[in-house]
Amino acid sequence: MRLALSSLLLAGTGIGAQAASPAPLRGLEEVGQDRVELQGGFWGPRLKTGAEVTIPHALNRLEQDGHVTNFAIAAGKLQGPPSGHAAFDSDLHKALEGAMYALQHYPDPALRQRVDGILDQILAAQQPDGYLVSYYIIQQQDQRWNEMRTKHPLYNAGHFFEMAVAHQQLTGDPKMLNAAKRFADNIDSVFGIGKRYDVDGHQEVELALVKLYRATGERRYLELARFFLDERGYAHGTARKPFDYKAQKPPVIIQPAEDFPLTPEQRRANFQAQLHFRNGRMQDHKPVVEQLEAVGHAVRAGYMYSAMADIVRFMDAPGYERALDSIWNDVMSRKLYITGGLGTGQYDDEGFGDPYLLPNDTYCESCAAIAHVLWQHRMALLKGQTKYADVMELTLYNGMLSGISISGNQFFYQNPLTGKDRRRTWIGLSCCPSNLARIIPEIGGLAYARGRQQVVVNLYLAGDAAVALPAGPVVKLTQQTEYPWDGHVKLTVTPAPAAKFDLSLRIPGWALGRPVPSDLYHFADTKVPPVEVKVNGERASAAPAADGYVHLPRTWQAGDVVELNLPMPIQRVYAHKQVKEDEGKVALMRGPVVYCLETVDQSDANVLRLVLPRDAKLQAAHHADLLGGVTTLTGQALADGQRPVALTAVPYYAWANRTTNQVMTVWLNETPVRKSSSP
Ligand code: FUB
Ligand code: ZN
Repeated sequence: MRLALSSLLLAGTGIGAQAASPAPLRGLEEVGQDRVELQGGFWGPRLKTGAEVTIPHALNRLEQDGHVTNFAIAAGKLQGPPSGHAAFDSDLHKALEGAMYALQHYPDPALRQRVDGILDQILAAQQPDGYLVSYYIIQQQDQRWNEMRTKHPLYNAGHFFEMAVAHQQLTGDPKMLNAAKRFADNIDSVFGIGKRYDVDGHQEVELALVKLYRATGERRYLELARFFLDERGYAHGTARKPFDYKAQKPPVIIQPAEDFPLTPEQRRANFQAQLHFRNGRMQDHKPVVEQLEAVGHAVRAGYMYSAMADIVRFMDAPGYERALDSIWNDVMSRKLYITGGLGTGQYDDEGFGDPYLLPNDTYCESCAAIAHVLWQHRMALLKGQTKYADVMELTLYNGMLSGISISGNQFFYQNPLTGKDRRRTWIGLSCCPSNLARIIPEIGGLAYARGRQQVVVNLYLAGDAAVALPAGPVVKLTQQTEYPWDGHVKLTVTPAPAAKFDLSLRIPGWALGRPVPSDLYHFADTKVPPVEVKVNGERASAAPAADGYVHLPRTWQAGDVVELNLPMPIQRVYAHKQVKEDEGKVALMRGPVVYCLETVDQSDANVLRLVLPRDAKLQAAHHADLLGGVTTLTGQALADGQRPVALTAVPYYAWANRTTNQVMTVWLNETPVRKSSSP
């Protein structure tokens, strides 16, 4: 049973908690997922599946694999070695965080009881000094902080903090938050200026400490987040000393001989050799303010850039914004997949590759897409410009959503743009499934933002929101839309009482002829049909301001209606000429959705050799009974260079949901395939 908007408007925790939280020095404020009820449309059913299928499934698998038992052993209730790797706790914390969000919208006493039971097991393992990582409590208390580069102790802590904040927000009960504070205080007693100078190999604690600061008002946590960011690129020791990257003894890397690619064992050996090396893999090669390009592990990077954007919102942090802007431009112009995915397999480090090197049979981890969404969301809040929400949306509907099946219980770790694969019901290294379990119920929290007298609409999705303006009323917003299949959005605005504020509507880049905010990808047809905006039936200017929004400042009355029409022609997308991989190829988009060909839909099964002539006409049609309801694109392609064959494209996110081991490709040949290229 889902919550009605009335309870959302009346709920004690949300608006109160928002008001108590320290206001940012800069930028917009969030409208949390607890203020947004998604009903129907595209995301409503996905949230329901998340609550009813994904969360229980994730908890089952995490229990089976020993993530919960690890805490029981750490609490001395069971005997035995820990299961799994050192970061096992983090996966459980993420799924529990997702459970908190899901319970917000789908109260379920049985799930709540189950979650409470697990939380008690976790709390029972907390040490008298606040420390709480089961792996080290079980076996190596004296090693707690000795394997920072490889075992992610602070990454575990960060996910615990995020979960605890979500628990407090859901229940109003401070018990998890208090436990998080005790753990954070323990960390604060060890690390910091004049204490120990060190960083975790996997960022996460930084953004989580900002959340903890906001939930508690305790500024020490913000300072500690800043410390961990500032400390990157410095020599870890007893004082902050510049780190001489070049003086490092580089790891011994096995190079492939000509015509002899590395064996899996050699690749693994290289991976291990690099683990301890303080290179860009963990963004620890330079001070963050000197990091002007995106390098290294894409998940760690995304979490770090998110934390940096948070810091700029809440502190005076010279150099941070310049670094963020430069990294953002680097990613947008040279390192972004058309799906919003990040990270190639080039350096075997789950990280960014060289500029413009964007192989399609690539890595693109689901967690990297999620980290990317979190980063763009924070940039959108910081900068108040639509281009950040554009990329957030692109990633949500494509590179992120492809990670989870429509049924909600099968997952991808990698999200390549071509290949042949099957989804897994679970993944031993379960960072991705547990991360997907928490991001889906959080989607509503990405849709809106608020300024002093401004309500910002960043995502178009069906449902209700209650936006508490810092200087004024609570504004109820109701969106009716079939977006992303149809660009018509009806927005009913109900402030209580009537009030003057600016309603800012994001006009997506794709609706203005730009698939991404750079020249990395472009549409064949930049002449797009006009966007329309109406207020109470009267046409208003749809020309976006410099920040990309259409601003509608007025005194809003209860029941005012805004209509937005975003025409959705089928668009052909081309990559920058330096992306050699996509040369002679075309991708298809409609609205924010990127399409792919999957063998199962084609009359001629060899999707890698099909050619879509530049002038081939394509049609869009919606099928409510296919893949949970999708709009497909159909037309005629050429097989064998000349034989006309029917072609059907489905949304990329929906691939591998019907049969397994179907060949899929996002990029289609537009020019004839050379004889030598293999199928
Ligand atoms: O547990 C840490 C996670 O494991 C990383 O974010 C993923 O890339 C995987 O290495
Ligand atoms: Zn992952």
